[in-house]
Amino acid sequence: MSERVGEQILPPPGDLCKDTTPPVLTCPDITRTVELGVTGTQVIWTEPIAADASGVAILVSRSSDPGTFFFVGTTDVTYTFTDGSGNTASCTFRVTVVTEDTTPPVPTCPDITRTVELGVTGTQVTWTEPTATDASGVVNIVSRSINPGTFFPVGTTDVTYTFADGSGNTANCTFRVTVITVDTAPPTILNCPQEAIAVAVSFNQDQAVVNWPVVMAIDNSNTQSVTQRTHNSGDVFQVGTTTVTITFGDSSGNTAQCVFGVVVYQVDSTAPQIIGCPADITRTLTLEQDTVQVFWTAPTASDNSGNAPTITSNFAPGDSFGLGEWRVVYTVTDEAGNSVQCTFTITLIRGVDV
Ligand SMILES: [Ca+2]
Ligand SMILES: [Ca+2]
Ligand SMILES: [Ca+2]
Ligand SMILES: [Ca+2]
Repeated sequence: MSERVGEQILPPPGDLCKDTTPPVLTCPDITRTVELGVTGTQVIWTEPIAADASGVAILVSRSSDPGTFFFVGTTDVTYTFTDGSGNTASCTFRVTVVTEDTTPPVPTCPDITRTVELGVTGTQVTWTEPTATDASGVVNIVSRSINPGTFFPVGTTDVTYTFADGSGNTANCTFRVTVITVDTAPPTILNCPQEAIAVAVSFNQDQAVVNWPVVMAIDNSNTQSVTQRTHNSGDVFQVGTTTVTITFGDSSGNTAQCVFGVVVYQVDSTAPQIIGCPADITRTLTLEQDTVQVFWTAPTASDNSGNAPTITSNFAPGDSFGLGEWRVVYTVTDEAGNSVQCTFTITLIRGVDV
């Protein structure tokens, strides 16, 4: 037998060498792996080879071409060959696309910040456990370096979680737990005057220098200072009531105020004035008289306060006096208790009947 390209030579009828045996094919199965979540892949393969005793094996058809996209799962591919005598043979192999999860979970671990008052050493911190996503939909927390609810000192502490998917792929994530201090406590004032500071001046003064002890404060930050004061000790204050405000602040802007009053008040230290203090009086008793009424003009008085002072006396005009010397005392007292006296003498002598 001989064959020429492009020309088919049919054997003569009854040829004893007639080829009745189909080609022999080898079709190995193919398996490809794709990452979990991928729907399939292009699969390329070396085409099956057919052998035939005639030396002629021609590919007739294939159900899928190499390089075709295969979905995850199993797809049959069938090849058909023929020899030169019209004998055909088919073979089917399986293209299996399987998924494999080689991708670790993707965690999300947000940092946490907590604040505590200045001076506190730390705090218990709880949190919602971080999560992770994975194409498999299965993620477990394998370990955590620190449990929620643990006491964290002021500062920054790292917390590490380890996640695993169902295929044993793991991923770590670390977040920072930061505990910071804030000063929200205002300074404490130690010796703010509890009552108004009262200073007396005389009626002819309308102001006074007023002093008070240094007002001090403490603060948890140790940074307190006077940030504002309306007056200083040693200032001159006018008569009346003045409010003094001393403001202390710390470095965080917290403030505390010491507020007290300064009262400068006038007191009357000037005695009243007596007007018209009578001169000494001398009267004569007749031989028949034991006493005689004596009259004088009572003195009047005024006071710098503008209010009428109180006038008292041991004798009054019109009183009867006997022989001898009588000392009349007028005492004038103002509302502040300042007093002055006016005295004069009434002398009664015995007359001689002429
Ligand atoms: Ca054959
Ligand atoms: Ca995974
Ligand atoms: Ca403070
Ligand atoms: Ca007076």
